[in-house]
Amino acid sequence: MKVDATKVASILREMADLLSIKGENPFRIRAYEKAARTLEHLPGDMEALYKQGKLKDISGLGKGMLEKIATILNTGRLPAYEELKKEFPEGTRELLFISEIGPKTVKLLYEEEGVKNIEDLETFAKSGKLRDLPGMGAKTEENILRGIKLYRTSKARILLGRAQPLVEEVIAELKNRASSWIEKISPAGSLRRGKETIGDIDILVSSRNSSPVMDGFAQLSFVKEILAKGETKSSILTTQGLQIDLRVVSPDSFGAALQYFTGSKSHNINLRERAIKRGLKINEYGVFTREGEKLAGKNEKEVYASLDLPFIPPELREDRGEIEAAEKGRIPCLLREKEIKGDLHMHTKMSDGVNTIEELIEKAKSKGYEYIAITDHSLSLKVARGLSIETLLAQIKEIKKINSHLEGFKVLAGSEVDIKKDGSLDYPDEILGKLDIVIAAIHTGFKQDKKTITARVVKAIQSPFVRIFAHPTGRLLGEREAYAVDLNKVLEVAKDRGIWLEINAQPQRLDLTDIWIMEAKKKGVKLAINTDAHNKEGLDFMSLGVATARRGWCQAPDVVNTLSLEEFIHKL
Ligand code: DGT
Ligand code: CA
Ligand code: CA
Repeated sequence: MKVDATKVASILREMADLLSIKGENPFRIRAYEKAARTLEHLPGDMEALYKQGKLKDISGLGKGMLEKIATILNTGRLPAYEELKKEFPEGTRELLFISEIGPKTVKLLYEEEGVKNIEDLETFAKSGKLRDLPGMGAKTEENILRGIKLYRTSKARILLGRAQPLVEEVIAELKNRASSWIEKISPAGSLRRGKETIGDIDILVSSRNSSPVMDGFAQLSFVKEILAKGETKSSILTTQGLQIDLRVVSPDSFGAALQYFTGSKSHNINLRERAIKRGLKINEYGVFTREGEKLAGKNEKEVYASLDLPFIPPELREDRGEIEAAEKGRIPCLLREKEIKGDLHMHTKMSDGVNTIEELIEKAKSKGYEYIAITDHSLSLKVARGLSIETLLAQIKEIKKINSHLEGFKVLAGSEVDIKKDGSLDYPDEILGKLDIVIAAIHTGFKQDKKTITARVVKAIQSPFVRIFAHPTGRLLGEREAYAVDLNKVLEVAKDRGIWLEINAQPQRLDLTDIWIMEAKKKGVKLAINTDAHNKEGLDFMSLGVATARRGWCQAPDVVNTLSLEEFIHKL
């Protein structure tokens, strides 16, 4: 059995949950959680790291945990896990995902009432017996039934690219309905952190009077169901089945609440530990001394400052070393969208796009760009109407003509050349030589094994004509896993050859991912953030690519399309 990091992480996560149901020592549970998180975020091949003896150098993995990981790698099993699983039936762990159900309740429900899974829980609650358990009541029973419903509808996360426009509309409508009561309003949660997918949308408002704001929220045109409505927190389910949580706080707590509800949870836990070490208390209302004196709360900057830290941008708050970096004054000045000067991957109506080159230029100029590359699909990619050699040559000519009329803006003649199954490129070299920029990408043979597909990519990016390797992992969120390609190897070759790796800004791709961006940066491989637009509006996806780059700790110099036209031309 092939065991990868995700698989080991899921075993450890499951163990953490089962141990919590069992009522084990919280420190032990935390150790499993931490190890699981570390493995989930591990760049590269865990097995290779293990074989090279490098796994032990990764922080977050203690000695005992390393032994367990070794056992899983060597035998494909972990006896402690199998023993633990015998104690609880398959579905009990899933009960933890229902809000208002904690590990103690799960234990009680299973041992005393024989509730083994979500279906059992639903039956039990509907029979009206749940309310009689300690700490429960009719209200909790109702909430739990609603929680079950919600859990079932919201198992799927939605794309950042879908959530972002929605939250903008919600904020605009809410401002309309309760403008005089809203002092400040901001998205929080994973959306503010720019995560690629969003579980639910969190919005925070500061106001001196929450009732009119909550009323306005409950009346939004998006509301399908009001899940909860209170003074400080309300939740709705939108017509698209998405949950939105709104919290209203007083202005002097806005910063503390924004910090708290932006998360991530593990960033917050670290921050809280730091506060405790300093004899302070931090919560959604502020930072307090032991005596209860309030030190900060109005804005996030003062919240962090009260813990002797500079402001940490939301995209970095993932417990990936940002607090240590902040402590040392090493928080990077992250890339901003306005620093982007061009877009190097887009399609026209000649292949599978809808707009003309001129229309794309107009849109690019309106975004303040100085250059774009036109990169239609290549010869054999028939499904995407790949350009024949004649058509490509005609397009190159057309671009030359267009450029002769342009000033301070340049269109690069490019191609998104398919990497064929054997690693060869989809146009002959003499044609590739006529292009300003060549992007290589995989569009078929996704299921090749690691060795084959890695060799295929390495061969392709060794071509002297290739500048960019596009959507390097090939994953499609919610649809297709990454290919088996060994990206560490690809990064090595890219570094050697001076190839740029793409951060593809399509909402379903966001590929490279944040973790791999960090890795590319570490290895000194430059990145290009491209939209891969198939129509002119698609150029606006750049903001998603920038958010992902920021999550990968990118600064402007890490990204080639922040260069001005003049500087960029010299890099080709
Ligand atoms: P999501 O919605 O799954 O994409 O992820 P988030 O991060 O938006 O999570 P959510 O909506 O459950 O909660 C929003 C934020 O509230 C979260 O990032 C951190 C904070 N938060 C929630 N629960 C806890 C908690 O138990 N402890 C701490 N310290 N913070 C929490
Ligand atoms: Ca959320
Ligand atoms: Ca939430």
